[in-house]
Amino acid sequence: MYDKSNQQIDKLATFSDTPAPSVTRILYTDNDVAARSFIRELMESAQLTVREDAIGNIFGRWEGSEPSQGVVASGSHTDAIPYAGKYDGVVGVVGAVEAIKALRRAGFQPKRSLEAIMFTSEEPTRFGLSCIGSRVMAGDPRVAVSLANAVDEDNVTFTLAANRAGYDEAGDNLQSVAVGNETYAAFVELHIEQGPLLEEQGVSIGIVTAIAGPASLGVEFAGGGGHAGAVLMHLRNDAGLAAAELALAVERHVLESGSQDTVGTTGTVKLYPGAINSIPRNAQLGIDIRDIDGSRRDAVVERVRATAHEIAARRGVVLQNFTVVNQDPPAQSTDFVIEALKEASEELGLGHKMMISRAYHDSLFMARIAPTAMIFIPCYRGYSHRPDEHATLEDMANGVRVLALTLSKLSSN
Ligand code: HGY
Ligand code: MN
Ligand code: MN
Ligand code: MN
Repeated sequence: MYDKSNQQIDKLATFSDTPAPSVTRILYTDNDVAARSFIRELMESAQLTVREDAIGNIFGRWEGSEPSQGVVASGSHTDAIPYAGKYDGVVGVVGAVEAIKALRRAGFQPKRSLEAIMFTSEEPTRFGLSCIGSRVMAGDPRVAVSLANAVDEDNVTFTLAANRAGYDEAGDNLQSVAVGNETYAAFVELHIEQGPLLEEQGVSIGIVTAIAGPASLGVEFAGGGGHAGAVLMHLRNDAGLAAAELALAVERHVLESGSQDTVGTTGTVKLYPGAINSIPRNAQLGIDIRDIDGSRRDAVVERVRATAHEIAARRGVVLQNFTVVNQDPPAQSTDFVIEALKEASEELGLGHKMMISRAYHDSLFMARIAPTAMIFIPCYRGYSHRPDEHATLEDMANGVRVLALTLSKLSSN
């Protein structure tokens, strides 16, 4: 059975814009659309009733004997950042379908309907906004405005990209995607740890008690630019150096927080015109700051903002833009879901430990509308967002078994 999951993961990995072993699968691109049909077929072959919402969240439901009760769901994402691996998110989508198939094979009959979910995108790659599918489902107050103004680097709008992928109502029917607090009775996401602890400690299952809150910043400096040879140093206002200083300041302010739970990354820096013999006259930075403690993270964001202004003034460049794209609160898992995961791990004789997630996931938003928790399985040296990301068949099988048993517990009462 699990060998088949591996085949499914390998097949999904072929829907990629970059050569194996890397996987690049960006929201609403051809390979993303191909992966969507594969997931729909997987759900249909598991005899699930499949539906998609206006922006492409895909739901496969097994109706329970009491269908009016809150649904118990499990799922994750299949989109992948450039040159990533093939397990991030995918394990949680394929695993949710596998877990439901295993329950059906075992003759289980759920009271509450069970649902496998593929969220339309979790990575921020194309439009700079993470967890679009679960964020809209959770009714995030700012998401409609963010998406209405979202364009990718080819200036294609979110709505047009969605329409081209077959989601005609993405532009004017966003509100139909939001689900209230009563829809789901519980949500569980299976995911690789994307960290080294489980493998290092030889523990099979991680039970996630909290998810760190991410903040994303877009910053732009503008300077005079000019000829790299002709303009003397004291006459320059170099936007590239302002950006370099700010990237180092992000690191400094994060380290000043005094907690290892505060992390910060300047993941993208774009210099214009990008010629070796031209002084950068424009620099754009993408900054990611996270912490399990939301107010500690927000204090770092404000320090970075103040330093950006100070650098601009001192270097005679213009701080053209300082945008907080998202500043999401951390999420706490719900006790009864954690308990169910603990019981299932014990009944299966699998070593398990409580832990936080430093990566964000769709569970960060599902926790706003449903009692939520996550299952982590080990991954090779904790590697993720890299082509050598890897999870063993045994670890994935353990994750699916814990998921199946937990879903049976949660959908029986
Ligand atoms: O960045 C994250 O935490 C997620 O894996 N996209
Ligand atoms: Mn990821
Ligand atoms: Mn993920
Ligand atoms: Mn994630």
